Amino acid sequence: MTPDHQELLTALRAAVDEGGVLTDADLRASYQTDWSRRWSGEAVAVVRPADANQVAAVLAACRQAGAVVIPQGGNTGLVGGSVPRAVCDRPQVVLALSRLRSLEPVDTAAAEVTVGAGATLVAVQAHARTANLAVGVDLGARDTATIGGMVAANAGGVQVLRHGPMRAQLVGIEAGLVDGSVVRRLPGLVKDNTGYHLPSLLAGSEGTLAVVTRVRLRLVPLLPRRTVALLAVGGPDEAVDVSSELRHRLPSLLAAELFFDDGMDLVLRHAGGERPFRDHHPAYLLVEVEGAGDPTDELVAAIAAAGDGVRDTALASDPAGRERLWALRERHTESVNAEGIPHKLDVAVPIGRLAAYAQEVRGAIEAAWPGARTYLYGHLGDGNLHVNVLGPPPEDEAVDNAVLRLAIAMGGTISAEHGIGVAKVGWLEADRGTADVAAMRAIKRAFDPDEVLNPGVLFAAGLG
Ligand code: 2HG
Ligand code: ZN
Repeated sequence: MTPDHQELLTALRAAVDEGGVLTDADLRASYQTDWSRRWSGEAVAVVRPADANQVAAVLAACRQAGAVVIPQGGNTGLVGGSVPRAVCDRPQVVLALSRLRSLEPVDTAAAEVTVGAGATLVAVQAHARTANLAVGVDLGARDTATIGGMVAANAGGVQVLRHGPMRAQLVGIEAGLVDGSVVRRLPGLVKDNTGYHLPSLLAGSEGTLAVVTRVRLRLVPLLPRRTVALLAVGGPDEAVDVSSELRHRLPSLLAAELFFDDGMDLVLRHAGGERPFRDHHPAYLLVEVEGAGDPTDELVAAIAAAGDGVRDTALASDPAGRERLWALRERHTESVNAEGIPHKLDVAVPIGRLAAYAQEVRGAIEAAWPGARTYLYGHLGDGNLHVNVLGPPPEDEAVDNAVLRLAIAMGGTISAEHGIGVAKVGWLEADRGTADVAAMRAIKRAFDPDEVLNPGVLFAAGLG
């Protein structure tokens, strides 16, 4: 450890309370590698502040010492943005938000709640439920993902078609800035037309502008009855057609998810469970509806009206049955991870081109890396497909480039929900164009002129 680092560590210890600075290699380890194991780097320390003022003090100390800060929530990100960079010429400090877990009383009159950035999604969901309300966003990593990380990544998940992504849930924010100040606006005013909307700006900023410490969320009604249907279909074309039909007919539609037969096999092999249908089918569409009363009849009627695209149906209204069907979709991620270190891409294309994309992308991957294994699944209702590829080594980008190139060529985006991180920096301009990226860089320069916060995420380091 160089004397510079000693100075930095002394400053960090002064910024947070006793025990808030971890330097031991064993204690740092889990903060330094991402969930997919594709991204990792070494931090001088992991700092665990207890409130917004300590967060701001850590930022100021790092800026002063020439160190960089990697903000980290539940470390469930999939684009390398929440762990240290593999190569960095400045000392790196992980700023873990896990101690900021406050759950303030639910404001039932406004249907809103203020929570700490380190609160897990599952904790906030349970908290909202005590007031008969729900969080508008839900996703598979709910047990570990934190609200602050979800805001920084503008997380999407399985209910976007109904309630929008994380950005749409935000009615206030508190965040630490690199100059040591704290911005705070948490009264939860839905109508608040007083200039730049910082919650919207920070949502999706991937820890490059400020560190989110508290969040005011709008909540949605908790409808007590839910039914899930798994529909076997002939392929992505049929899945898109059926899903559009159901969307038009079912105002209660909460989710419309897609996966394929190879993915179902993989999940059953790794996570266990039973195949819900006697026969194999090319693709599966999982839909969920909710209501104040039992929504099963309207779902069944809508499926019948969707025509003969549906080859078989499995229905569940009880919690255990619903969970069994959802597991077939949600456990794709861990099942792929169990087979190797995947290349994970989360593209979106206009819904009318999703089926063509799903078909063409397999060929593009095979051409880029013959013999690669491709698993496709995703949020059909949003045109968002998760492309997971096993085979190429983590550092080889041939398949990543093929997948992203095709998404742009089809009028889509290189990231529907996971963000740019370090994984897709080289592709940002091709997606957003030079004027957009120049405007984004100007915002970065204004908030963080010394590039203290997450350098190398969104843009290559060096503000130029
Ligand atoms: C999901 O929708 C997550 O399950 C993870 O966004 C996607 O495993 C993935 O690539
Ligand atoms: Zn997803």
